[in-house]
Amino acid sequence: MPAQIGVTGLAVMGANLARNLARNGYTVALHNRTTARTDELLAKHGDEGDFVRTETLVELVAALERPRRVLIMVKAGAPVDAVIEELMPLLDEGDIIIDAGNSHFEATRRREEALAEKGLHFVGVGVSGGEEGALLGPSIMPGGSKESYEVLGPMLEKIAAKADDGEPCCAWIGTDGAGHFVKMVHNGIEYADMQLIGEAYDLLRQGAGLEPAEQAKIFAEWNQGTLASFLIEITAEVLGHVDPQTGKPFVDIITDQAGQKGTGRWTVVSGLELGSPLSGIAESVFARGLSSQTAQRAQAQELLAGEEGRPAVSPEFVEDVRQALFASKLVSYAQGMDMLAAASEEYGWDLKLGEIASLWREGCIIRADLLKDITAAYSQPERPENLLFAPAFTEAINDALPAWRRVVTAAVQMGVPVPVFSASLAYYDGLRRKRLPAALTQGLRDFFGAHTYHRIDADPERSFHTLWSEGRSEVEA
Ligand code: NBP
Repeated sequence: MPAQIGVTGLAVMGANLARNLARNGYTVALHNRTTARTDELLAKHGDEGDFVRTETLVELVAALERPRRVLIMVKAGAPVDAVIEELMPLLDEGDIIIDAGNSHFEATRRREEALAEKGLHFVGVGVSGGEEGALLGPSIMPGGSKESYEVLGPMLEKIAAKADDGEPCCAWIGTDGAGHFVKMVHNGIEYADMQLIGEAYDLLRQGAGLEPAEQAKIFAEWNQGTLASFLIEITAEVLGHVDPQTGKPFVDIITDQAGQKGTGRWTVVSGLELGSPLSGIAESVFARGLSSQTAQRAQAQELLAGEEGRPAVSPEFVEDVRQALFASKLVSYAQGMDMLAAASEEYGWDLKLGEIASLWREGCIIRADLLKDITAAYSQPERPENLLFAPAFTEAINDALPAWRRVVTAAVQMGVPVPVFSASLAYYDGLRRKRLPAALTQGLRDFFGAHTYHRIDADPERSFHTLWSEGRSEVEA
């Protein structure tokens, strides 16, 4: 029997996606550059479903029903181009190449355009949920043509995570690179979520003197309320873990440098290009960068003064931190969604923000109860201009504001860095401010570069310039 789909690239993600497909009743042709990986998968899990073993891409393609579906799950970057190059002459018009790795959306746009010229569909698919998600049901964000989704969508929806209401966490996102773009922003939000959790932990430890084991209980409690999410749940697990070798809290024996593979950085670069104020995600990427500047950090500890000592914090501090964490998290989602709206316009994707939030309800790393409310907020007939303007979130963030300010103030006094808590609060304050000092910035720009300005008392279409060195009279530009 011909296979319904072929998977090439059988490292952790590809192997688990192939198993997921097979467990869901599809016949899956398997290929990996190094055949030993294919054999390992078959030896360990060959009994989970119908697999077809192949050693070359020629064999893989020959094993498939038409239109052929070939899913590539190799390392992002040049390896994806290498595999496409090899596949292209083997395929026929109407066949579909799927790239389910973490490719940059611009690369996906480029590949889609090149393959479309040859009559082939190219579908860039964002997959989140890590190794376990790939096997048990990830959140899936497919881009590409609508036509290709009709052939591919049912399969992807079958293997995707299911939300509480039974809906699959998979839906067509939009043309060309839309799926990979949305996955990238998902990862950016994940960076901010994790940094916020780290800041909360640091504050509770430095400010309230709470040891990791005590904090594990607090995070487990928080996981019962509005913060309920996969990342809060696993924070309780990691903080509660004791290193078996030393008996110390596990978190204390890990070097304090956070790695990154690049999707957070990509999100920020895109945010800058789109002019989106993505300060929470940006600060979380910078925080990882700073953590890795070990030589400078060592010198700074010798040279730069700081507040040591712990100021008295109120008994309400833990609850304050919880509220500050929730408010800051709302801001990072608001900023991420705002960026998606900007990208939708820029790239002509017509992104459905409510549907995107609904795909993140289960299966992915940022899965959280909050996403149900975000889905609901964007499902109203009048889409809020900003997530914070949805009535439920306006109320929640207004309620959290006093605690949020107390926490950021205490952090500054203690010398505990809270880049995302404070950047989120600054965004909030900037957004609601009646007059911003941007007026002065624009005045300065006009002074040194004749960049012109608009007047508050004139038609916004009209621009003016002051002749700074010629008597300071004003002319219309
Ligand atoms: P890796 O990113 O570690 O890639 C290993 C795979 O790429 C192997 O199958 C390897 O073949 C193949 N490969 C390489 Br490297 N160069 C190749 C080339 N020139 N031609 C053909 N094959 C080549 O695997 P992964 O961690 O499973 O991730 C796969 C993709 O999924 C990546 O884009 C990743 O960013 C993305 N992703 C990962 C996660 C996660 O949690 N790990 C989550 C979501 C998405 P070989 O066996 O012959 O060396």
